[in-house]
Amino acid sequence: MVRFPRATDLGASMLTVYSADHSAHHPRFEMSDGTLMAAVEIPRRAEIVREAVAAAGLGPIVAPEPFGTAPVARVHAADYLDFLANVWERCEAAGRSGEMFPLAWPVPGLRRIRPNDIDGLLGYYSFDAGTPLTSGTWTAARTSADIAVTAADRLVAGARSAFALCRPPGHHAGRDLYGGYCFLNNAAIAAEHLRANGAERVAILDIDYHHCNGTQVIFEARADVFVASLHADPRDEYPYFSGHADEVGVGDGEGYTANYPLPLGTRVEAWMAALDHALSRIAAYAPDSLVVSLGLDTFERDPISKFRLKSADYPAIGARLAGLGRPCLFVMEGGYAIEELGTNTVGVLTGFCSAERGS
Ligand code: 6XA
Ligand code: ZN
Repeated sequence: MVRFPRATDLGASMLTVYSADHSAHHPRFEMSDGTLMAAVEIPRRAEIVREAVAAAGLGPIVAPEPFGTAPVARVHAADYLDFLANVWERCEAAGRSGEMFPLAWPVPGLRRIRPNDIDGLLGYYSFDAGTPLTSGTWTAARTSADIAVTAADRLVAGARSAFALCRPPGHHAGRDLYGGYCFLNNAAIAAEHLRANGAERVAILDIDYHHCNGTQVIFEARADVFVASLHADPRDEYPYFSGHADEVGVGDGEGYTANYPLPLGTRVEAWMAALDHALSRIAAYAPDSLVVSLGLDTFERDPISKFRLKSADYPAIGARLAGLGRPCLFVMEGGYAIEELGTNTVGVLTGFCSAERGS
């Protein structure tokens, strides 16, 4: 196992925001590989990261503050939030239990008229069948968003960095669509909170293995939030229908979206070259703050992904991010190699802290 120096030994500190509420979202199964498989986006993920943050002495771990509906409603449609808040009651009334999965979608050629039936609603508000919805999903997703806003608020108050230990993740969620294990787009909600509290320009850099289709679509027509993403080529990998290099933003947002699709099997050298290019674009944009959608499923032994980064690579990534010299909010996204997830996450964060201190 790779060991990194304790953050406190480096004289650096980063606040982590965490809540045990994430465990209310506890799927047992997911639809994958043509069958029902053991879910990979499970509560243990957040726990092992929290344990690693504490063991590394990264800094204080605090609970989220309740920010109410306003920050979430800046990103998500009111009818979608209403659906998420009430869907489980509807499922129970229909005699359902366990995990719920959508079965039909209003794809082009069909009509997007909101149905009454629960299976119709599940399809109306989703884009994949791989995202289990459970009795505690709303509680967990709502707290996850508060975690992101609480951490973003520390940047508003002048902190150089903060870590939002969000679960469930968020970067696939659109304004009114869930999918990819995501329900509320935590990074987008945090970026909008920064914008609403004085930041003129915010950059979101998504380093999860999967393309951030939700984050992209939320900001693609805007110039005030730059979205850059490094990810597996969508021709070969989920989410399949978003994340090509020619997606550069639309209308007023043209030039403010950057996509770096990379081949399956990508190793650290090629990945870092893409990161450096993305960071040069972000440096030219000169954002007031950087939001990093921090997925660790780029790891070589991630069970659902096919990049080849090693544990020893993650501190160098954190250092590169610090090199931008901007306040940085880390928002947890994917990563399913449970045993190494804590080490790899903390590797990025301590790498950031020690580089900040050295600069
Ligand atoms: C398909 C794969 C979902 C990807 C979830 C993820 N079931 N996104 O890690 O970043
Ligand atoms: Zn991912």
